[in-house]
Amino acid sequence: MKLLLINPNTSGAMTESIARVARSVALPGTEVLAVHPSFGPASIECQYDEAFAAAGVAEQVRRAEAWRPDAIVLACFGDPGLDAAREASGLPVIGVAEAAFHAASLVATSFSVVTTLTRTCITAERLLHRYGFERLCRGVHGTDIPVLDLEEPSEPLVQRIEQAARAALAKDRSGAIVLGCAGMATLCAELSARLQVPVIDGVSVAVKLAESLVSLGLSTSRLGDYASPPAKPYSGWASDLGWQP
Ligand code: 2AL
Repeated sequence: MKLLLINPNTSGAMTESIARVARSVALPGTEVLAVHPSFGPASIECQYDEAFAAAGVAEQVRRAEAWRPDAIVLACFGDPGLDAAREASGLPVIGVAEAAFHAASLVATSFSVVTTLTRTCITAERLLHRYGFERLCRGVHGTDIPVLDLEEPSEPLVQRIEQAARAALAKDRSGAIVLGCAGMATLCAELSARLQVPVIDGVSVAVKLAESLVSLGLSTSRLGDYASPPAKPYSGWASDLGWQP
């Protein structure tokens, strides 16, 4: 199958490292095309960033149509543009936050999220409510690590995440850690070894869920609000991105 992996931020280095993780868990027959928007923020750390990132996701969904993907993974923990990507593509589209919450709920009775800037905790909490996981997540914890510091993680940075995770497990009395940034995907194996609890990287889970849905023949419903967008002209820099059947 062909899997389109969209990193909604514009960091080429992060796109590459996320793609390496995705390819390391993908089945031998899964081809991963990793892309990022042609415009927008280098990292997504606030709602202003997210507004541009969602448009960038829509852009990349349209640009990749010719490649004919079977499924799409959105590799940013805010899941920006998730609904738009489902509408526009009709394919299985998996956001890494939604994927990680599902996986965590299967391996522990409750979990904690460890993320980047403290301000993004509120975004993660909103997503937990939106997806219905607020009862299972016992805490969202910021580390105040800027997303771009994860491009080349140093040992002190890994230790900061490890310490935040240990504190979260103790304070929340939870059984698993969800990594609250796609840029943390490369650290999952190391943190799993150090923490000795399930550590969930949403990128890996999203790849496996996308493969599962494709193999089961399950795709986005076209009934209701995931129906194709109505065709209409778009203007300005988005003039070639309006949905045409
Ligand atoms: C993210 C992420 O996954 N990628 C990005 O640029 N920002 N999420 C986060 N909580 O910082």
